Amino acid sequence: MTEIIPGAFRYPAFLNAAGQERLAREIASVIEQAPLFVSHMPKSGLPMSVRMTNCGSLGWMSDKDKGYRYEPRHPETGALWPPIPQMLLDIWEELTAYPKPPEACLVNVYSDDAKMGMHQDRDEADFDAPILSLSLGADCRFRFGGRKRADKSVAVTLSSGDALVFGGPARLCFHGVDRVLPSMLAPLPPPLAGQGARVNLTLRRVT
Ligand code: MD3
Ligand code: FE
Repeated sequence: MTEIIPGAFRYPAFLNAAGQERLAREIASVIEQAPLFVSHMPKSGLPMSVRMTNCGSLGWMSDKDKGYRYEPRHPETGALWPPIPQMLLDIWEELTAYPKPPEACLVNVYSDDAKMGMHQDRDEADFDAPILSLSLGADCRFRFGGRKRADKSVAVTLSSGDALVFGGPARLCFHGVDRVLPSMLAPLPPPLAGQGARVNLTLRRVT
């Protein structure tokens, strides 16, 4: 484990190949129950390049009129989000030691040309809880800055199986995905192959 900046901990290859395959099966099952959808930017209505879905009692989404928010139901099927797989609840306990379980697990699916602009995660009522992120599939160039957009940033390569925990002073730092890196190897484990090049899971407390 290494501390990228104060409060941001990186666990390279936290999941081995078998763990990544198990996680890929869990995520494929979530996607079967809650199909991937596209969120849109508030006001402009421009589509995001990442496709997403959620599991947990609340799921993150965005559209033109109501903007960034958490909702208990899928925007297209109207169904409640499926539960967070036990495997992920166990990883949350192990890596965050936070006394309450995560309420939201956002599943972001990147195609090889998808990216995510620099932003802060501030749609949650609770900033005390850390955020846990897990990556699967192709490497990406992840950028991590300070509390102000203009603060200088560092780039880190995230690889399949890596876990990150952002708490304390890192919780409100700007971050984004510059780009997915080209990969020669099979990008996503079997049940997810064909869905995209990279999957990122973000587990959060919301309320
Ligand atoms: C640092 N996702 O969904 S995960 C997001 O790879 C998001 O899909 C990216 O940023 C992705 O909001 C990055 C790493 C991450 C997630 C949340 C953070 C880093 C963070 C919150 C605070 C600081
Ligand atoms: Fe974020």
